[in-house]
Amino acid sequence: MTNSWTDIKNTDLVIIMGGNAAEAHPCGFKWVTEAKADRGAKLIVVDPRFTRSASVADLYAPIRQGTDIAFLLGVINHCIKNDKVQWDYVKAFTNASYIVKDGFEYKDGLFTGYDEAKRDYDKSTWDYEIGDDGYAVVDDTLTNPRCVWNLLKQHVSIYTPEMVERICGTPQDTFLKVADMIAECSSPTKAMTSMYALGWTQHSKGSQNIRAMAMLQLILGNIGIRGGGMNALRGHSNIQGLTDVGLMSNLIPGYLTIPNEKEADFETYMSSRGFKPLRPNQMSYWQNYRKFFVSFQKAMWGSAATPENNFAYDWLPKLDVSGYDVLRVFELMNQGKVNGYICQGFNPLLAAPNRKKLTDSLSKLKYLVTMDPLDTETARFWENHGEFNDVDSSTIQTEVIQLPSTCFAEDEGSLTNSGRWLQWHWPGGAPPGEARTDNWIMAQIHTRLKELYRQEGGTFPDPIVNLDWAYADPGEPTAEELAKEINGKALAAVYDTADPTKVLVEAGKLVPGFAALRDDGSTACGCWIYSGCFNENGNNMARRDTSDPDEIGAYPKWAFSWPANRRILYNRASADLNGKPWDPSRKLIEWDGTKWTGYDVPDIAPTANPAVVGPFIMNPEGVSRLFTRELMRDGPFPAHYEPFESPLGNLVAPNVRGNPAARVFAGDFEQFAEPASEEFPYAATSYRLTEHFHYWTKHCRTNAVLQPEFFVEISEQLAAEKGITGGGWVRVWSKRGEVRAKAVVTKRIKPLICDGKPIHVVGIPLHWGFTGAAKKGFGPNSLTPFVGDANIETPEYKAFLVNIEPIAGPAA
Ligand SMILES: Nc1nc2c(c(=O)[nH]1)N[C@H]1C(S)=C(S)[C@@H](COP(=O)(O)OP(=O)(O)OC[C@H]3O[C@@H](n4cnc5c(=O)[nH]c(N)nc54)[C@H](O)[C@@H]3O)O[C@H]1N2
Ligand SMILES: Nc1nc2c(c(=O)[nH]1)N[C@H]1C(S)=C(S)[C@@H](COP(=O)(O)OP(=O)(O)OC[C@H]3O[C@@H](n4cnc5c(=O)[nH]c(N)nc54)[C@H](O)[C@@H]3O)O[C@H]1N2
Ligand SMILES: [Mo]
Repeated sequence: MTNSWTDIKNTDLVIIMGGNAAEAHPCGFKWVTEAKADRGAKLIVVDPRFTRSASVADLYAPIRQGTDIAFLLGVINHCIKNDKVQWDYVKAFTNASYIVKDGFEYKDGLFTGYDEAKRDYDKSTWDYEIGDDGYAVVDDTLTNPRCVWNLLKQHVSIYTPEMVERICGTPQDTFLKVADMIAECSSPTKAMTSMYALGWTQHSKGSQNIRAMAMLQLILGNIGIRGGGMNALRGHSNIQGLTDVGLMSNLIPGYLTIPNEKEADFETYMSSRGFKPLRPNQMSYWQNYRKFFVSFQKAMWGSAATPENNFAYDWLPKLDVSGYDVLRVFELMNQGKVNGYICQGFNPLLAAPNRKKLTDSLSKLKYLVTMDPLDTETARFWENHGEFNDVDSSTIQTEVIQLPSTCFAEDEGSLTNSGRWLQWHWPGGAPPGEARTDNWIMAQIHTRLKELYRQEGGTFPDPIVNLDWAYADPGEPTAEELAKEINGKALAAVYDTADPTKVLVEAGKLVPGFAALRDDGSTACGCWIYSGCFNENGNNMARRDTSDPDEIGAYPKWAFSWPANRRILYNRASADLNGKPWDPSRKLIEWDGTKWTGYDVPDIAPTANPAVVGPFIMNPEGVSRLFTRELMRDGPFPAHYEPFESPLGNLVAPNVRGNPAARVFAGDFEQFAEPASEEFPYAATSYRLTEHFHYWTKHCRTNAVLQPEFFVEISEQLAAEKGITGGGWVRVWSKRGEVRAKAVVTKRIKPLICDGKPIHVVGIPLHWGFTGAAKKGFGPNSLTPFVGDANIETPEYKAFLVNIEPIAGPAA
């Protein structure tokens, strides 16, 4: 979230599109209820199904899954056509005026530089014109046909209300009502908030779904302000923390990146980081990259990381591919290239797409280790459970080791919520039986491996034997010790950069925040964006002060919000070029002539002159991007692409199938149904229910009673066509597998008319398997395709094709 849960109460318009917050985030949804009750805010829900969120909305718009980009670019087109743009914001705070290099073009569904064989782009034209002075060339009058604004205007012009209806199945009048309500928020005194989750991410163009809305929010002037923002509603209680601390194969903590093979030496790696400003006098915050990176290396390897060995740069892995996402790992496992797999708090047999491929992959392992408080399907993948897990155990040689762990409720530590708040929690009970904390298990594996490497050597033992492990009990580091390490400390005295005689932090003390980090080895910090969470003031994550002195929903003394306890990111953009709030009733910070003051921690240097320094300091141009330069793999603008399995061809680019830049492994394409397939005519999607949490709660009798049995949801029309009765049994199959389920026939799903043709939606919830207290069931992933988002590889769980027929039920 750019903003926070509690800030939602400040909005005028909530749009829930690509999520179902009332169902999946019922506690956070309370802030939507407050905005509606206290401010008269309106709620729009755009979803293929009439959801629990939709049931309390002011306006519900149906949409075919996988077509949100057409819808959102249609809204942008509508705003531009009707002059519903917050012009001062767009001109000053976005790259609308930047000139794009000659040669860049979008044509027939593709951007310049496409290489079909590689399914990838040469992105050299996806950039600004750079002047002789090294700065980007701009045209403040927005008249140059090559400026971002004019390219954008042209790019969205095809997404007319008629086209939106043909692609999305959203009736034009409903679409126009949504577009008009959104357009009203282009006023500086009105704010819209976007709440989204998997309905946007789980697509082969998931990142671009989110970009499309971010662009719309920028055009409306809604980023950096109270009641606005792009608000990703995260999943597991600490999934925000997971990405923050770098538990992705291509990241190190704080969104620093793992080097790739071409960056074999430290200076080559650094040369493509720490970006030089692209406009005069701009602050470019990543210029501090080296400080954060060196401090991280010191946290990892302590005194073994020295200036002489480039702070142990050689001990970091170098990526040979873009990343080892979950699809790639199982693909490699299926190719027999993975021997062992450690599965900590993860149930991929049910969670990953194309279950048949998952079973095949796990069967090729020598060993599988699970760390889980529960008995998972993954740990039992080799066991025959009749139709629910129809495997021949005698052919599977994988050795499975189950390590019982505690669950979060028995553990101490911090969880980072969607609003970037690090909240400390304490154990609610003692773990049962032989269960041990994850920290204990991992420390035990580490110390024993280290000992083996010490004794036996082996290939490249350096990163392991030198890993700093200075915990009171090396066999079980405490949550507090880890939190302090993440916060960072001074290894030697840290001096003030302005006055080098002044000691800022004494040797041995915890640093107050990331501004004290240095690139000379005098500081260590596990995750720079978390710095300040546990400093000499104590554990700031454990704070539970509910005061809100400015009554803006910031609660500045409740827990710790990264970065630097800032509650709203980009809050500098809440004020104009003179530093005055666009809307005085929404003040966050304000320029008093010499410095920024106000209610939130300024997201800019406190003395940065508003007329000179742009607010988006993480970009070297200081403004936000309507055009992303080379960063996105599939284009600097979003464009409509159909899902890989789709009931319709691509109406704006008939020759393009799926997202042209999405990676597809050999053999998987053959397992996709053709567009507009007669064999698989129905558009399926998958989702969750309030009564269950994934695959855990089926182990709990209360939840199992509330939602006892796997089902699929279909419309009354499809039921009538197929002779399916509510409560009757159906078989649902895709090109990859089949499931059996009870049918729920509902008015909540209606056929969509896309390009004149009725499209039936089949809804498949995901909470059942073959362990636990609920009835055995399948879930959707026997059916889902093995392909992910072009940028971050989130699997395309939300849009695929199936067929359905009534069947006789199992014998009672
Ligand atoms: N009770 C409960 N709460 C949970 C969870 C749980 O298992 N149980 N899981 C947690 C986790 S890990 C996560 S990630 C979050 C997920 O939170 P959500 O993303 O809100 O949950 P989902 O139910 O997967 O999907 C949301 C909605 O997206 C819609 N949808 C599907 N495709 C499209 C599309 O192309 N466009 C649009 N506009 N909508 C689409 C679906 O119909 C569905 O209503 O929930 C978290 N909260
Ligand atoms: N078709 C389809 N597939 C999907 C989705 C979808 O919408 N549609 N959603 C996807 C999403 S967003 C997600 S997040 C995944 C979820 O997939 P998983 O994360 O695999 O599912 P969970 O059941 O949440 O598994 C987490 C495991 O962690 C264990 N656990 C709980 N606490 C602890 C702890 O403290 N330590 C350890 N070691 N283990 C613990 C639980 O017992 C559980 O077995 O599913 C994905 N799969
Ligand atoms: Mo999730």
